[in-house]
Amino acid sequence: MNVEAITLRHLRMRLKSPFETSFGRIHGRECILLELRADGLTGYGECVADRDPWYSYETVGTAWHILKDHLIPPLLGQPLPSPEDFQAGAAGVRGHNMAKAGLEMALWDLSGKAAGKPLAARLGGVRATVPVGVSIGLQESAAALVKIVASYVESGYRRVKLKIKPGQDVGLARAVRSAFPDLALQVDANSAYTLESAEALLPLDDLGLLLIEQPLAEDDLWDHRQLQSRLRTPICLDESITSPRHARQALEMEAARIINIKAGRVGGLSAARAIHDLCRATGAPVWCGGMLETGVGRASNLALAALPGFTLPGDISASDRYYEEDITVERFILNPDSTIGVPAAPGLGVTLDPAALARATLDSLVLKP
Ligand code: SMG
Ligand code: MG
Repeated sequence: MNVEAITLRHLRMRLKSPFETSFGRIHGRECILLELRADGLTGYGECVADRDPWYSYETVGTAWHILKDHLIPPLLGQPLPSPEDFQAGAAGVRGHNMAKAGLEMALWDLSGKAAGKPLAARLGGVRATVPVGVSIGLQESAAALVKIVASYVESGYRRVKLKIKPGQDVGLARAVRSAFPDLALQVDANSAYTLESAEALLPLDDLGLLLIEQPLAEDDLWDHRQLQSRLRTPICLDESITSPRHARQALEMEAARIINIKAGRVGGLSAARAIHDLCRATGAPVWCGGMLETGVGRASNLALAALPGFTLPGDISASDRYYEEDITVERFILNPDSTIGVPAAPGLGVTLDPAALARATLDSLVLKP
């Protein structure tokens, strides 16, 4: 089975409502969809790098370049590599984890379709549904935030994550906590604090939060350790963890007690599973993060979250939380118990809606041997 062609598509999807984090407000989401063709089958992958280098240094532009000029050429016309062999070959490319993960996802999808097996089963998933939550952006006031939280709780979400930044942190969390005393609640700062300014977060310890996500800089494990030693609430790392090695070191130095796993950030599902395995061996809980994925990436996240160590609800909300129109035919819906079903068809288990895909496509490029 040789790789016949790989198509890159630059997509833009308009969000139903803007999403604001400590690094800025976005109205839409851009990403790269990969289509890998071999032996009459097509495998899809989603590269989660966004238009701007805010969450990560990777962008659609950098990922396009790395895919087109470095990761894809060695594959064209060659036998379809396993995800592991692909990673071994790509190891010479430093960084660019989101580009690698997008291509690896397409390999998992295609090989799963060829084998007739769903992704979750191939990764070692053990559940048919996974617990999920919703991540809510910064709002103009605490009252507006409480109202939005109420609407998500009403629609069935039992775990809510609030975005915070300096000046909009403890007050917001306190307002939501007093309106919802029993809600599973957590916050995410996306690296907006320094060890000094994080002093302001200490009162969060009284609010019974599940975790505080990525308060400090992504390259600063040591200060996360200092901060964790002053907090009872577990720190969870997101941006800081880009490899299994970082995950191990962060846990060993007690820079965090929980890890948010995103396949895109760590270079693919193989590395995501390796982080899951090592956290499980040490008893550290993990959960699946989200990058406002299309239905393609959402299917991958659901399969990953089916692994046994994903004991906390993921940032994997129902399709209707994100886009007016998604590119997959399948829609992911929230069950009454705040779970979403894991796709059961071979590969990622999703099919693309050609008309919706055409409407979302800004640019495309077909690469052949
Ligand atoms: O996919 O529901 C989702 C979004 C979850 O908050 C979310 N992701 O730092 O964890 C995070 C952010 C990163 C994406 S911001 C564009
Ligand atoms: Mg985060």
